[in-house]
Amino acid sequence: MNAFVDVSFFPRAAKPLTSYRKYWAARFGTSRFLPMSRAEMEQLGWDSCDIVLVTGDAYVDHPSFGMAVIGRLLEAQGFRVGIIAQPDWHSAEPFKALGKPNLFWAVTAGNMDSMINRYTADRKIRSDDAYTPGAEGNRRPDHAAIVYSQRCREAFKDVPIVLGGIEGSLRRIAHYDYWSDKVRRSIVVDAKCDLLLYGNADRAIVEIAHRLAAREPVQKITDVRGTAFVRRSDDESAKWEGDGSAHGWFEIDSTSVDEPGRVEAHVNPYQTTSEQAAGQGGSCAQDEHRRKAQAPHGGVALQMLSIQELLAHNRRAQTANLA
Ligand code: B12
Repeated sequence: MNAFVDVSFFPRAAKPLTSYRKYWAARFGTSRFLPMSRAEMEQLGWDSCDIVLVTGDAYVDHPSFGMAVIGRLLEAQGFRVGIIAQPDWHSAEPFKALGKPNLFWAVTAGNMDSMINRYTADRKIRSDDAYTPGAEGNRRPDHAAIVYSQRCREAFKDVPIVLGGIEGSLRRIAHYDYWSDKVRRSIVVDAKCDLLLYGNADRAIVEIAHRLAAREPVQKITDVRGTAFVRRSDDESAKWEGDGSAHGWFEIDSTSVDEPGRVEAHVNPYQTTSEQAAGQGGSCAQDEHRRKAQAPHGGVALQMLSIQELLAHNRRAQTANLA
């Protein structure tokens, strides 16, 4: 059985992004735009890309475009990054446009989930796409992250696939899919990516790029915060040499975790401790004592009160003024 592992529980100190030794290709300098064709690569003097980004949006070199942020960040670490934007997904050919990536594929559906991008809440196809030149529709597939990952695998079988962006992030565990009205399994299983980086993946992707560049096998990279990957429970590499038990990971039985239980009443955020105690039929002795000891004269006492008590005091004062 496949076990889904979330390593985000592991405590790890964040390594400063500027502390890595730059990859040797830093000598090529900063490109005006990340190349999108062989001709553009040649202009930069590159024979290959270290990382090829595949995205469902047009390439806009602006910080509100996740793929541009990630691409420029990796470039600043010294890697040669190319972009394949909105490829024709019907065959693997367009995915070979920049050649075989030396280190890995970096795949994203784009700035939005491809299903949100393509359909309205009424499940009708959208007439336009804000992230495509001329706002033209139909330039990306449904479930783009899965389709692109499959095509990357077909194009160059042995290159690791690192998936990221909002579609991958929000679909990293079993989730309800509005369009098919079904609970879908993790996208990691369907995309068959080697690693999924969720959320703002900046730190994770920099660490992973340097580790892959140092020839660490992607299967061994199982300790980076904010990543998800699939391991088989009978995977030998996941076991201790000594007793054969699971090596540093465990399976969470979600049948009880997800069981619907008693719904707790919503807590009034403005409730004071005294009001809370009164609601339970008691009084807050500590509060009363503190108030008497520290503030025999009303007004001065406010400095010692908690913010909830201060708000409650103001409410009472306003009510008194209105009356
Ligand atoms: C700003 C914004 C807008 C602006 C966009 C302005 C602009 N021109 O860019 C406006 C107000 C126009 C807008 C509109 C809409 N938005 Co909006 N928007 C946002 C917001 C707040 C920030 C997006 C952003 O710029 N992020 C900065 C970039 C750099 O971050 P990022 O894309 O997430 O990228 C990071 C990671 O994802 C990751 N990453 C990205 N790519 C890759 C690739 C790889 C390989 C890896 C490893 C990692 C990786 O690393 C990146 C850097 O940290 C997000 C919420 C949020 N806080 O993220 C919602 C959000 C993206 N919007 C959303 C929605 C639904 C919409 C609308 C459809 C709303 C509507 N009903 O009309 C429209 C669609 C617009 C359109 N026509 O396409 C949803 C998308 C939900 C989803 N599952 O896809 C979000 C997530 C809000 C939400 N929680 O519901 N939006």
